[in-house]
Amino acid sequence: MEKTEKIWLDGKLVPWGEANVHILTHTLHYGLGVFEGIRCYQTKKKKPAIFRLHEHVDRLFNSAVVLGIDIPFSPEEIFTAIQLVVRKNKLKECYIRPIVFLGHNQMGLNPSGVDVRVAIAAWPWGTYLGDEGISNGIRSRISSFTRHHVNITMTRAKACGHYVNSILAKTEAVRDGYDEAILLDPQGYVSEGSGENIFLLSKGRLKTPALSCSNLEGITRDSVFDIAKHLKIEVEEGLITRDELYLANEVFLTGTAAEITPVREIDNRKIGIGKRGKTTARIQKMFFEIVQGNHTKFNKWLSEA
Ligand code: PPE
Repeated sequence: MEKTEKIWLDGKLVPWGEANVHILTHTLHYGLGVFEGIRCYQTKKKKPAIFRLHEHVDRLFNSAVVLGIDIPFSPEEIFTAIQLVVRKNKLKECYIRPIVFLGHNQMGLNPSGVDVRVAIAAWPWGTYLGDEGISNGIRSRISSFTRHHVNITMTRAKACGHYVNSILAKTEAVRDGYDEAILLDPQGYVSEGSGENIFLLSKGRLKTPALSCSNLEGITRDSVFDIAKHLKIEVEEGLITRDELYLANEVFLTGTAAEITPVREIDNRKIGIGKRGKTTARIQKMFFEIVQGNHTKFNKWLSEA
């Protein structure tokens, strides 16, 4: 990864190489922590614009509520700290990673009394599933791993520990020659990708798993709802079966890192025409116009650095 100069740690900017933690950091052992992934894009005015920063900061605090973590900063402080990290590192386009984690003043499963710490790093990060994936679509498999039950770790939270499940699914998919995994929920319905939400297009309508399907409430997912509304495409949230995906005309993944990535194959079955579909292309095009500030109606989603 490309290093940058400064990382914000507990209220101060420190050099990249000095943003370290003790080996007995609670979160490192037990996984109780929450984080965000945010992208910043360069607009046509050559200025960096952070995409949906308000929503990401809100989700970070909501994740902390779900896990019972009391963040020792206000949402406003985190918001301005994120802007500061982008500005101080002189980044035009980057990925921003705020993380709330528990410190090392106490071990054991009762986190009461353990210091709550916050770090914010940012670095340049290109396409998540490859440039080729963005244009022509990726190959995916249904994972042999099930997504967390909603009463196991509570999937509304973007929790560090959830990603053990994601990593197992991703590793399995890549080892088997696919680009990404699609996970089912404990009832057997489609949930999401290892780090993305999922949409299908059938009979001209978009459909995505309801939030009761163990998936994260993605901010890109929410952006697609508004984009689809603008393009007069209906979107339905509900239960999706695995074979419904196979029979869809188009499938795509959404996420901050993955942006809008078409899926051209699932479990060795061609989806639709076997490359990026027309509707996916329209949504993707509008998404990239919005993040680059080329859609005045959606400029409310952009925050300056
Ligand atoms: N589901 C999961 C499990 C998930 O991790 C993400 C984001 C999403 C859905 C989409 O959410 P949103 O980014 O708000 O649209 N995954 C982040 C982590 C990726 C990583 O590899 O790290 C991301 O895209 O930033």
